[in-house]
Amino acid sequence: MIVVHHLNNSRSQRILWLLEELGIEYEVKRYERDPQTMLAPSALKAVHPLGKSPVITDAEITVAESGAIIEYLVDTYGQGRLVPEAGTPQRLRYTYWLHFAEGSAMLPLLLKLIFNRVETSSMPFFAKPVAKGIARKVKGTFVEPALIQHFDYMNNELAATGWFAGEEFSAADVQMSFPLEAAAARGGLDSKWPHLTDFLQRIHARPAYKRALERGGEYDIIG
Ligand SMILES: N[C@@H](CCC(=O)N[C@@H](CS)C(=O)NCC(=O)O)C(=O)O
Repeated sequence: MIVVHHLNNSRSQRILWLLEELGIEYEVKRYERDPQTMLAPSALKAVHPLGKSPVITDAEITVAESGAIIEYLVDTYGQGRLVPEAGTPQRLRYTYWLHFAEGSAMLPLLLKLIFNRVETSSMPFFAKPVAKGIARKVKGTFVEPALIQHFDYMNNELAATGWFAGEEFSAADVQMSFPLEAAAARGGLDSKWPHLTDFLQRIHARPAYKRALERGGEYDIIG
């Protein structure tokens, strides 16, 4: 039995969704973030040394890192579903977007989250204007332009078919769901990028997506 070590409001929600799309049985083991620090509980370190989610166990196998988990599940249990045929242009796009989600799309979103926290976190009064000034400068000169550049790019890429890897819905769309949900919740993504907001509406309407939400519980990132 596959066990998904699932942290509330986290990337592991997309793993539950993939398993629902594939119709594979699985168990959810829940972990709760510390409400102050938002970090995962140390119990997750017993599953994988980094103590991050998602991580899955499948008998004696442990797999961490969303993209690797998605590849493992699709390769092991997919029977050719949700992945374009090897050697096709669609397969190359699939691989690209599977990596792009964590390798490129998440970076400016994470920086925005961090610098927003710098602006609002408590510190000695004399340090506050300096910290706020630095945070605003980094966001204005690097983070916000990078977000817009990435949104424009992803929006254009979706224009042709509405899915990241070609005509068909694939596991690359599952992987890309998290950065786009995070972007809509706190990155400024809105209807100026209609193919992206439409993508979110279409995935949220999928029955498997809704079933995964029922299994996973609280998922605030949906925004
Ligand atoms: N690139 C990794 C990122 C994993 C990650 O940072 N997960 C977050 C949840 S969205 C986490 O576990 N945060 C809690 C912590 O770092 O303690 C992946 O895609 O699996």
